[in-house]
Amino acid sequence: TEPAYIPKGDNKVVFDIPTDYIADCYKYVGVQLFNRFGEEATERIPVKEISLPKLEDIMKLPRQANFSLFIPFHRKISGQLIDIFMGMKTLEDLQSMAVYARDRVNPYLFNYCLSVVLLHRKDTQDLDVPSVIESFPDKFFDSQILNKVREHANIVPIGSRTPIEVPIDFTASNEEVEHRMAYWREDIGFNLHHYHWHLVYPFNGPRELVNKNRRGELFYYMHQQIIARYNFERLSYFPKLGSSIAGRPYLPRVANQSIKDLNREQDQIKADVALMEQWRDRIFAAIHSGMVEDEAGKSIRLTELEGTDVLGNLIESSSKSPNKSFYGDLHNFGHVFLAYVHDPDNRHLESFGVLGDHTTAARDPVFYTWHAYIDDIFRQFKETLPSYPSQGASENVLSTFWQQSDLNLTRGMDFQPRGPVFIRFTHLQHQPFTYYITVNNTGCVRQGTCRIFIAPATDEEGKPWLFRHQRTMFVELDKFVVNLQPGQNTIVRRSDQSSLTIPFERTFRNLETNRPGEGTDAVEQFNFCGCGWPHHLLIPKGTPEGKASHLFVMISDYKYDRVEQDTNVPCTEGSSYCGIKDKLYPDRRCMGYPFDRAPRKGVSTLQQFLTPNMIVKPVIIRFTNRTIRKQQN
Ligand code: CUO
Repeated sequence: TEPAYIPKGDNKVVFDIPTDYIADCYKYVGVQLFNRFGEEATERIPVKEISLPKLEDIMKLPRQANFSLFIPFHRKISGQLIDIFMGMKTLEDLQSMAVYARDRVNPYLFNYCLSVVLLHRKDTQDLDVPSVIESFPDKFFDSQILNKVREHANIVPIGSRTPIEVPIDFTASNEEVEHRMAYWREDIGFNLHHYHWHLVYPFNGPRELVNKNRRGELFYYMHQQIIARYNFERLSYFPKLGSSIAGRPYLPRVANQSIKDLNREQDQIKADVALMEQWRDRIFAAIHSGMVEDEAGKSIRLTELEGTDVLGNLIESSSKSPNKSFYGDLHNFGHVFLAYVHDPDNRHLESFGVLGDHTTAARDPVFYTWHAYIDDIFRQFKETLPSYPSQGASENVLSTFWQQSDLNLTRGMDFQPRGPVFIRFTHLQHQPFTYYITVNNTGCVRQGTCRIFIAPATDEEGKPWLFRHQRTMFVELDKFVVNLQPGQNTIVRRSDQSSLTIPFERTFRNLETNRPGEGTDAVEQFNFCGCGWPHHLLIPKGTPEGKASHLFVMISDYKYDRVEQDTNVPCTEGSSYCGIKDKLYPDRRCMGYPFDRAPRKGVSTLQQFLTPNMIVKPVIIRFTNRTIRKQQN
C-alpha cells in the first residue's frame, strides 16, 4: 500500500490494483486490505492491467532472505528484474509491473532494482525514490529502537510525540578499541553515501548502466578516499564515542576468525580461498607486466591515464572487466568470504553478515582492512607510473563537535495509528569556515583548478612523515575552477561550497528533517543527488588538544584539466567522489592527483614535493566534546 515511488508533493497514495495482482497468500483478505489503507488515502491511483512476465527465477530468493549484490546468484536475478523494469514500454506499464512485483519478490532485491531503474530510465527522472533508510530502517537502527518507535506511536497521539533518542555507545563498549571509531563507521550519512555510490555505479546489469565514464577509476578513488579519511579519524582517537547501531538481521563477526572455502548450496556459492589467491596473483602479474589479457588473448596496455580505470573494473570486478574468467571477481568475493566467515558451509543455516551488503558493509572494521588491501593493489600500479614533474602564519583552527539531528523513520514501519515518530541521533559536525588563498599570477589572464587537501601532520607516533607515506593520507576537501588575473589574486571559498559534499538535507533526502507540522521543503532532484560525501563529515574529528594537520592547496593549469562538456545540469554537487550524471568526470587528471603516484626522485618530504604552484599551511583540528542540537528550520 505504500507506493513504490512517490509522485512529487504527495505521500498519501493508494493503488487501485487488479485483484490478480494481489499475492496469493493475501487474496482472501484483499478487499479488507484496500479498505483499511484506502481510508487514509488522499489520492487513489488506478493500475493498468498488463500481461505479466514470469518472475519464477527471481522469486527463488525468498522474501524473508537477505539480499546481497556480491552473491553471483543474487546478482543474476537482480539483472533479470532490472531488465524487466527497464524494458517496460511506458511509465504506466512500469508502475503496473512494480506494483505486481512488490508483494512477490524479495523486498531488498525489489527496492534495489527499482531504485537503479528509476535512476536510469529517461521517463522517471522526476520521480522520487524513498530513501533506503526510510524503506529499511532496520539496516541502520537496532530493533530495540524500532520497537520503542512502535510503542511510542501506539500510545502517544500525533502532536504530543517526542523524538526517540538513540543512545550513544549502543553497539559495543570502549573495551573494544575499534569501538572508538563507531561514530564514523556507523554514521548514517556516510553509509547512505556509500550505498548511493554503488546504486549510481552498479557493476552489472544492462550495458548503459555500467558503461560510465571512468567508473573503474572512480571505484578506486572514492574507496581510496574512504580509507584515507578513516585513517585520519583513527589518528584522532578519543575515548567515549559512538553513535548509532547495527542492523538486527546480521550475524556478528568476532575477532580472529579467518576465511574458509565456501560451499553454500542454497546461495549457489562454491568458491575456494585458493581461487582468490589465483585471481590475486594474476592481477599482480598484470600490474608488473603493465598488460592485461582480454578474453580473446589480446594484450591491453595499462596506460598512465586509463590503466587505473581498466584495473578498477577488473579488480572490483564489474561487467566492464576485460577478462572476468581469468582475473575473476576479487574485491566482490572478498566481501562474500568475509560476510560468511561465521558459517562458510551453511551448517548453521545462517545468512551473511554486514559485509554482504553495501548499505551496511562499512560498519565493520574489517571493511577497512579489506579495502586497504584493495587500495594497496592499486598503489602497486601507481608506483609503476612516472612521478609528476617539478614545475616551477597565524594558527588556523578548524573546530569539530557533536550535533544531534532528528529524522522521521516511520514510512518503513507498519503500525497504526500512523503519523511521524522522530529518532534523535548524534553525528560529527564542524564549524563552517572560509579559505582565503592568495595567488600570484606571473603570466597573462588564465584559468586554473584549485585543489585543496588535508592530511595529518605526523604519523601515529607523532613523528614527521616520509612523503611516500603521507601522500596516501591526503583527503580531498575541495576542487574548483578559478579565473586568474595577472598579478595578485585573492580566492575566497566557503567550506559549504565543497565539490565533494552534499548538504545534510540531501543526504537524508525526503525524510522530514524538520519538525512535524512545519512542512517539508521541496524535495530536490534527488536520485543521483543522493550520492555525495555527507557534509557533516567533511572535516575529520581531530582531538581535544588539536590535531596538527597539513592543509595543501594547489593551482593546476586548467588547460590540462578541462573537460569540454555542458555541465549546466542539475546536481553537480558531490562530483569529486560521484562524477556528474550522464556526463564525463569533470576533471581530466587522474583521480587523486597529485597524490596518486610515487614522488619523483629525491623527494622524501612534503616540503620537497612542493612546486611554486603549491602551498602547505599548518592547521589544527580541535574537537570539543559538546553536543549541539540542530536548529530546526
Ligand atoms: Cu564499496 Cu567494497 O566496494 O564496498
